[in-house]
Amino acid sequence: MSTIEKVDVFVAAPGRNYVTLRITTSDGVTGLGDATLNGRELAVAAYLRDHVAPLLVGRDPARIEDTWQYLYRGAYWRRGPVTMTAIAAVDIALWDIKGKVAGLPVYQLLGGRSRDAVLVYGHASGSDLAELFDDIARFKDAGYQAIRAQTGVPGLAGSYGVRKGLIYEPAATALPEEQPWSTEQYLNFAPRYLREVRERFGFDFHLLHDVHHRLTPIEAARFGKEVEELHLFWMEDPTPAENQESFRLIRQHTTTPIAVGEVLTSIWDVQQLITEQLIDYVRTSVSHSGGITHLRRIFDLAALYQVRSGSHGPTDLSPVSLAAAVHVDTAIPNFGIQEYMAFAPETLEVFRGGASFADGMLHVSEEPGLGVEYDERLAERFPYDPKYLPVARRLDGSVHDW
Ligand code: KDG
Ligand code: MG
Repeated sequence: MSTIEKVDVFVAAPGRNYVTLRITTSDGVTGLGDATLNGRELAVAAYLRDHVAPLLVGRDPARIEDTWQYLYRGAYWRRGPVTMTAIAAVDIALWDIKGKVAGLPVYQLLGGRSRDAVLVYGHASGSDLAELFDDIARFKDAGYQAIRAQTGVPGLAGSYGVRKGLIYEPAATALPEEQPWSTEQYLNFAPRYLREVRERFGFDFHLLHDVHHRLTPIEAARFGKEVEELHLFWMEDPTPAENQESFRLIRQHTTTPIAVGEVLTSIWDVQQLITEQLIDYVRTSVSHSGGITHLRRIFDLAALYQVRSGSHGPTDLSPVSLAAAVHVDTAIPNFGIQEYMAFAPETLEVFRGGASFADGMLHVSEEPGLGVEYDERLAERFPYDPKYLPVARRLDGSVHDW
């Protein structure tokens, strides 16, 4: 029987910080997992090196479900981003190995194709409306059929979601940058600028917007109602989702579709949102919510309630995550959309292969496994570079959800 022989954890910053897990079997087959948790990278790396790797050596790499249960239940302590990201990395790596051993791409092991390609949305942004309009035009020219629009709120320095340069990177400083926030100013401005986007570019593309956890339920209800006739594909994270029940209030007031889940790590965190149909898209990610095994379980639950997938896919998830997400997207019946951002050139030199982009869609790799290779030697040239996400403060100085 083949066994797990070696478990390596790489922490490197090719373009940005990534934590990468590599499992090697006694037959010399390798599998890759993404263990990146933005701003908390070393916690997951230590969890894997100190507490997971010793448990994996000698195990049967084919027993993916059993390994998931062993790591989840065996830890005794439940859920949480560090644990679930570590389990996810192991799970993704084991699926990669299973695919390579079978000589099949992972989506074939998940039941085969449900679709030819995967619809993605790109991130258009600008510090003001003129810049945002230019960026939307650029995304349309590049073939995107779905575009997320974010711009700075006039008078507030450093709004969420606005790119500086070609690569979006919110974790940009050695200590957390503090950014001002005013709900009043945002609520007065955002519906107006989204209307201008529709007036300028029409309705022949999907328009998305990320509220990024900034509103209370009743504020979110107001926002959703005001943008209803703009037919957003979704409003994302309108309010923090720890209290799943709170989405009922938003639902009572608006038909604007709701997407939630990028900071949530398990099926139990989205159970009420799904089973009570309080959201339309579930955005849990393959690398923060327990890997392919657990993400599939979440999406299968969602399918029963006509909730579709909308996997989180920013650049702070590595190309290994994107590849794994696209294998899942290709296979599941209730796929909605996949988030997609361009990676830095250095990232694509270190992580080679994976899904490819054409005409607003991602195409899954046909290579056995996930189809991604990691260049360990090249990665060594990009040492870890500690960076934090920003923190938001209201104008009175108190901390707000970033
Ligand atoms: O690390 C934080 C980012 O992943 C997050 O801010 C990105 O909200 C995000 C999104 O929708 O991609
Ligand atoms: Mg988001």
